[in-house]
Amino acid sequence: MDEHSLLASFESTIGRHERIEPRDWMPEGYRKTVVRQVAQHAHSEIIGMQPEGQWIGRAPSLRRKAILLAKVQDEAGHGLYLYSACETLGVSRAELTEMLIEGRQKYSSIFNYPALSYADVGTIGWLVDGAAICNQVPLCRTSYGPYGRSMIRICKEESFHQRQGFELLATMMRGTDEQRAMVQESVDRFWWPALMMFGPPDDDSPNTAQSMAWGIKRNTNDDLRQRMVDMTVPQAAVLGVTLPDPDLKWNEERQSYDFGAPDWDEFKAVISGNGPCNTQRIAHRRRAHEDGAWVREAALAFARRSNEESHE
Ligand code: FAQ
Repeated sequence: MDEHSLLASFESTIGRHERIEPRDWMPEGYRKTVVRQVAQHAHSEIIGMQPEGQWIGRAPSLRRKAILLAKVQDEAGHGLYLYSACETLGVSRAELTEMLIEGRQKYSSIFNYPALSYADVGTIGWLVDGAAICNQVPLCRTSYGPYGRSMIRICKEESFHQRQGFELLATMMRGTDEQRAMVQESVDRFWWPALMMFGPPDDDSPNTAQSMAWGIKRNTNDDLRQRMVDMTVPQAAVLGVTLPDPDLKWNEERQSYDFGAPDWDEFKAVISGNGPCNTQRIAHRRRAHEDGAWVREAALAFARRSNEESHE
């Protein structure tokens, strides 16, 4: 088939809301956009292990430690499914890791904020995994097959993560005044960065229109941010915490909450490398990668030897 017919067939697959699979022809721009988004998503899962991971050794009970360990391990798993989805488009995990540690690919802004108190473990589960679910449930229907299929499993685990965060915060809210103050202080710090996870406002989002036309994204950034606010306000009321937004109020006409604007200058600073923890997150990832070099070398040597033995 010539390029014109290949493009027509690709567009008709997208038009029927069917999947594009690795063996299918696709425009180079589509391939690059999927690689960019999926790699950024994979890096977010891997870097996202750091803020909560710091609390594993300081969890207040064996039960809390086991839960946190399992959650952080799930995030590693999500990163690996997503790197595998990316590899189907011809980029290796090694190349993607290099791009991350050299700052050539992004990861979610949220993981450049520190986890300062144990309540942050609960808030990350409730608000960060909550935002991840709002964003990722529609991505189960994304047009690229391997990405959509990995999203289905990831979303099941994220919804468990969100509930564990809510349960942790609810337990603290039933505790002492000091614990309630810790939860409120944590929610105050995480609310706006959680809303920034959805990306810039639609009129300042260069990729949304094309990504939606290709079915890579199913909703705009502002649409998903609104869903997050509408989902979270009633949950905050159940917990008994206040969301730090004086403009937050129910709009009867829209049947949705009105809310204030995040600080977009702060968002731009964070995604261009100047957030509170950017340097430390990448330095930690780079160190872990270098420290793991001997494992990769040993695995390769073992694979080579097994291969030679099977040919003897
Ligand atoms: N952070 O034109 P748009 C998780 C960049 S997983 C950093 O709107 P797009 C699980 C964007 O890349 C969280 N950069 O871009 C977990 C672009 O720059 P570029 C990760 C951001 O792609 C929980 C530029 O700004 N989830 O949390 C951000 O159409 C707890 C212009 O933006 C995903 O990755 C941001 N927040 O829409 C793990 C979901 N927003 O690349 C551990 C999949 C925008 O041109 C613990 N991704 N940028 O240089 C998406 O849905 C989309 O990529 C968006 C951005 C919505 C994030």
